[in-house]
Amino acid sequence: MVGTVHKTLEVVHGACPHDCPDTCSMLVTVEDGRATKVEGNPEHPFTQGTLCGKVSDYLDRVYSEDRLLYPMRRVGPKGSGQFERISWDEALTTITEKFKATIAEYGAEAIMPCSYLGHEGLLNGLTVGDAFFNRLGATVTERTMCISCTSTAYLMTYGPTHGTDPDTFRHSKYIVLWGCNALSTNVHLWPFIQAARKNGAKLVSIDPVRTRTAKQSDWHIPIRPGTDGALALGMMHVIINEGLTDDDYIENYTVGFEELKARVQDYPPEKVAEITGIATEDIITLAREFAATQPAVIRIGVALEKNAGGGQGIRAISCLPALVGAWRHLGGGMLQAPMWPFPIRWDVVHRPHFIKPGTRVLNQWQLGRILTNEVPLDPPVKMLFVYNCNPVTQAAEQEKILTGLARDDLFTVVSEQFLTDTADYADIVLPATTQVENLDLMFSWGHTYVTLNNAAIAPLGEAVSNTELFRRLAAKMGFEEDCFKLSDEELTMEVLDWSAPVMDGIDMDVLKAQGYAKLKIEDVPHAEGNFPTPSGKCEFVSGMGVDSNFVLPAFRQGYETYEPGEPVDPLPTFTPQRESARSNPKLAERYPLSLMSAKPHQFVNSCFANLPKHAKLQGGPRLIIHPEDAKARDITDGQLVKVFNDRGIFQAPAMINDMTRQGVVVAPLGYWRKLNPAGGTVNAATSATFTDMGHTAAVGDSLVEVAVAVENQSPLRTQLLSMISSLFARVKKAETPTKVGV
Ligand SMILES: Nc1nc2c(c(=O)[nH]1)N[C@H]1C(S)=C(S)[C@@H](COP(=O)(O)OP(=O)(O)OC[C@H]3O[C@@H](n4cnc5c(=O)[nH]c(N)nc54)[C@H](O)[C@@H]3O)O[C@H]1N2
Ligand SMILES: Nc1nc2c(c(=O)[nH]1)N[C@H]1C(S)=C(S)[C@@H](COP(=O)(O)OP(=O)(O)OC[C@H]3O[C@@H](n4cnc5c(=O)[nH]c(N)nc54)[C@H](O)[C@@H]3O)O[C@H]1N2
Ligand code: SF4
Ligand SMILES: [Mo]
Repeated sequence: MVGTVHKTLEVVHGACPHDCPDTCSMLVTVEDGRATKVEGNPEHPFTQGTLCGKVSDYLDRVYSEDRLLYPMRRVGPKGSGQFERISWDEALTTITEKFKATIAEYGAEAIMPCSYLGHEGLLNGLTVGDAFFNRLGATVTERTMCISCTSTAYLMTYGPTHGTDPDTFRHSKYIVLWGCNALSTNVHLWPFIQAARKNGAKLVSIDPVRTRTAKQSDWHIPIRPGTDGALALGMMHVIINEGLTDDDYIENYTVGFEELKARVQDYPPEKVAEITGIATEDIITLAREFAATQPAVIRIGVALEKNAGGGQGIRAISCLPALVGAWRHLGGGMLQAPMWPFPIRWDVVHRPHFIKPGTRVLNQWQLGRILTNEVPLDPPVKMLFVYNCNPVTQAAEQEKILTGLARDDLFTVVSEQFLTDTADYADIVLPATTQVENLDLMFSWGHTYVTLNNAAIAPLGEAVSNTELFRRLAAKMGFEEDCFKLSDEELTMEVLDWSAPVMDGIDMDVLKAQGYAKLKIEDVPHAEGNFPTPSGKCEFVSGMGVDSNFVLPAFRQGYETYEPGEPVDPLPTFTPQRESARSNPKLAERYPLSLMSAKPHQFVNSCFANLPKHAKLQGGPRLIIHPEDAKARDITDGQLVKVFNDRGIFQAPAMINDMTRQGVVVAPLGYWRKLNPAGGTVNAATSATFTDMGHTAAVGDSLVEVAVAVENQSPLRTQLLSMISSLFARVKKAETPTKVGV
């Protein structure tokens, strides 16, 4: 049973499934069983009738001739992408026999699931399959690919609150997009920002890169990457020492002000200017304006967390709104990920009672280290089951992942919609449905609406939803528990606590009628404190007792205990990047450039990178490099360069542009390795070592060197590469979105 197929309906309520804060409410037109149009729902207050440029062509994805529609088995060498069609029965038999043999020989922990948020639904998303793998006794996979570090830092300050509702941004007078490229990554927030600007609000963008968002802002502050904590501490130095604080708010609704006041004395603006690369006067102006212009709000993006000191940086930033009493006002405060009020019953999907105490937990960011047995594992991972993710392009230390996936003694299953770089290494490939083919219920990490996604059409070929995949596997394994037999309709009723106060007035009938419903939450939740922290106040000194291995329960996939790490300073502080001239001058001598990997405008992570229209609009892979850095290396515009460090190498044409800072190079994320004839992608050079909080990999904290790549090129290769370069140059001239770079 997959989902209800509404053959009689012409327009079906759906929801975009992608890993994006906007979670758009979608209208799908169906004619004779075929989806013919997708549109943004005009009734939905956040979607406002538009889908982004990635998903407005969603049907290209659904009906792509490259869709995987049948189970397949590998017939060529691993990585070659050569497969032949088999039946579902053969696929399930092969996989379950392999499960049993692996368990008999090595124990169940030799099996590792690997999945993330390729689908964001409560049924088919983050946690689907957990019950199955927990029942199997498999290794528990910790999934901290995104916002785990940011969320930890934010919760240390404010607890699990939705914070400033994006719907209220129109009332703000001072909006700071801090490491957030909203015009690409959170585009439905933009009309709210514009409405505020019409009323006189100022928009500030703090970003090392002059992105399209930065260009559209009133003030772009091009900070040195990984130094945001210093900037926030410097701003607090000004605000506190100039008496710009809201003393009444501080006294009644915060804890730890005296300690914070002492701490910020270490960060006078002159010193912060030297760390961040921002002029002293600008730091002072920013601090004064932020304090004086209420309601002020900070929208924090996700990239900051990918630095060694990312968590502490976000901690420092999150103290700012409380210090100036921004929370008193409609439209003031801070927006991180307003997902906390959704009453999700994670237990229903994790079924943590199946996890045997002591079962090992491995983190997916470190897949390369795991598969190459870098830290000897007992038992080593012998079976990998991948779904909802594409680790070859998205996880760090790519070359180790490839080495691991190529192991003859590793059996890999990949459930996918397309033959990705990861799927190429599978022993068995299983076809997955797209969102128009399955039922789901969506939460959001960018707004506060629940959204229903009805199945609009029947599954194509023999594709199945993730829920159906695990029902089939469980049946084949002979798992008798009721949880493995729940239909999708039953799951929709179980995964949410429909009786929670925030669900007041929301039931399935409402969702079926309008497709979405807003949670009942407060517009100005913290005018009088009321933060869900241990003290009930904003905690400048955090009482959460975080250590370096602490992972929030929401990111824990049901496991309870973990090995404590180093204590984390309960007061915000500044920790420099791990790889920088300041912290590691020896490394910086060999690899002087800081590498960033911004989200691509036209893809969602690696989704859509294989579709012709999207690929054309995005333009080919590129390395954005500052004119001075290019000059010092004799690099000309469009020339192929290699980008490398001790971890690996990738190649792309150079795009010489002062939109990036000197010393910082940018390679947009999401391109597929096999579609980049120049070789590799940005994650070849990134590190899987964790940051200071939440087991996030410090992929934004990587030093590299860049050089012209000309040696040992075959004529065919040279021809191909020059074609890419010229396409790239054409796209640049054509005034398409790529002209701004990422
Ligand atoms: N078009 C598009 N939209 C997406 C996605 C996508 O791939 N494409 N992915 C989705 C996902 S999974 C996520 S997590 C979100 C992410 O959404 P964002 O956080 O907005 O996206 P990023 O590009 O990761 O980072 C935002 C900006 O931070 C800057 N930045 C990088 N390092 C630093 C730093 O140290 N300090 C400061 N101040 N800025 C820094 C980058 O230059 C970039 O412009 O987007 C979601 N939406
Ligand atoms: N260097 C660097 N690395 C990064 C980041 C960065 O900024 N820099 N960002 C990180 C972040 S924020 C994130 S969120 C991660 C994202 O990492 P991933 O989640 O691995 O990214 P995606 O490319 O979205 O891969 C999702 C895959 O799931 C597949 N899929 C979609 N729907 C379904 C379905 O219903 N069933 C099945 N079986 N498969 C489906 C898609 O086809 C796609 O191939 O990447 C992280 N990696
Ligand atoms: S990717 Fe984001 S902005 Fe685009 S349609 Fe989906 S939810 Fe909306
Ligand atoms: Mo993400």
